[in-house]
Amino acid sequence: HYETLTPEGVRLFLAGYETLAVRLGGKPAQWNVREVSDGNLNLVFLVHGPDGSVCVKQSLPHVRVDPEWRMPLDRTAFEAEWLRRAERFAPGHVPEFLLFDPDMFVLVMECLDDFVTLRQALGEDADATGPSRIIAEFVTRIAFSSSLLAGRLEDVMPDMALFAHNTTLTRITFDLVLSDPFCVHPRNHWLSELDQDVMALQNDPAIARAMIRLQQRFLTCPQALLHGDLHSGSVMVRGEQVRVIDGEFSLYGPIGFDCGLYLANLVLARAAARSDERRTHLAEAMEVFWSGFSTHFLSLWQTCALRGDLLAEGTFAAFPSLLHAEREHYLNGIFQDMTGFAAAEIIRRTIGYAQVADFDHLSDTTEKAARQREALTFAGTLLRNPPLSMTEFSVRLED
Ligand code: SR1
Ligand code: MG
Repeated sequence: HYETLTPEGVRLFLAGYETLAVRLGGKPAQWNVREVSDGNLNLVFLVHGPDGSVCVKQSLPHVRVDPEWRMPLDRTAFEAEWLRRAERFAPGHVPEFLLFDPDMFVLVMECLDDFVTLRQALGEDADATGPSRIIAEFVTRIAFSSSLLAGRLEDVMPDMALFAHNTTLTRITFDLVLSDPFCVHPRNHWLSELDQDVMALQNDPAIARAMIRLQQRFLTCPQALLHGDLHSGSVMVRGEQVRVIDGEFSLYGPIGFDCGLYLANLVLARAAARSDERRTHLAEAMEVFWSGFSTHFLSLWQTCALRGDLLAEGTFAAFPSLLHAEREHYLNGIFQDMTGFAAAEIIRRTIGYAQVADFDHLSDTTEKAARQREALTFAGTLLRNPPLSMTEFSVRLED
């Protein structure tokens, strides 16, 4: 039966699992339990013993930062399912899965000692290209391996059905990312300096049309297993090491959604950057990301031993150049989705419910609003007039 964990409760909980107690070592009384919850939804504790450490994450019956917003507990169950698949498809890029307790809705995983979020690292002018290269590979591997490009429908469709039950968090994403910011909604908020910009954005039929289409892509194109919330706070870094965390928003959806969220967070970091050199570096990281993703994706397609039901040589082996062109078309579709979803993420992180800390160092609100306007304007152009290539995207970014 479920009860919300306290630090003392965490100690008792872990003591009840021999493998975890052995990993920590010593006696439970020697374990140091520290609550470090800072996301919007869940409780998180880091536990250190004489021999090792673990991270304990528990769902609350409400949004952590808003107890009035009630919510079922199943999100850590979906995160556990996502983590198991991510370990299999992209080993080394996620924390080690240790345990899921379905009564307490507790997920226990490797503790990422001395890692910081990529958002924090970007704010401290750390390298952005290395993590972007690794995230590109991570997204490619999970997307390709979980999809019908690599798997047979008998293997993939049960997973589509499983993650289709993650309706609570998919609803949050649909509402907060793809709906609320594009209409008058009480969850939206922004600096008053941006009033005219928001009014223009919400009354633009070209933006409404683009969002109507993106909403359909999000809910009706289950191409692959997505992380579902791949912002720079879901990526942990330590030196050159990178780990992706927080897969509770996972779902089957369009691959460009994960790519778009990651790209958008680089755009936001660039808009908030302290120098022109930094802006150039972050723009370079965006190119590294897309070029890494597209190169890996095509090479997996050519070399992967796995062959799925879609776009594989087989039925149409007599038409190799046609198949090649169709694969290019598929990749172009991911690019189109990526830029559209990136725009939605930029907009929601600037005027929606859950905003980003990237701009917090700007104490002057006029300056902060100007930087946010730059990001919003760029997002608007992505939706009104989608770029056809990464080169066009980059040129637009400099305009
Ligand atoms: C109520 S949850 C708000 C946001 O926090 C999460 O990290 C997701 O980004 C979600 O949209
Ligand atoms: Mg999170």
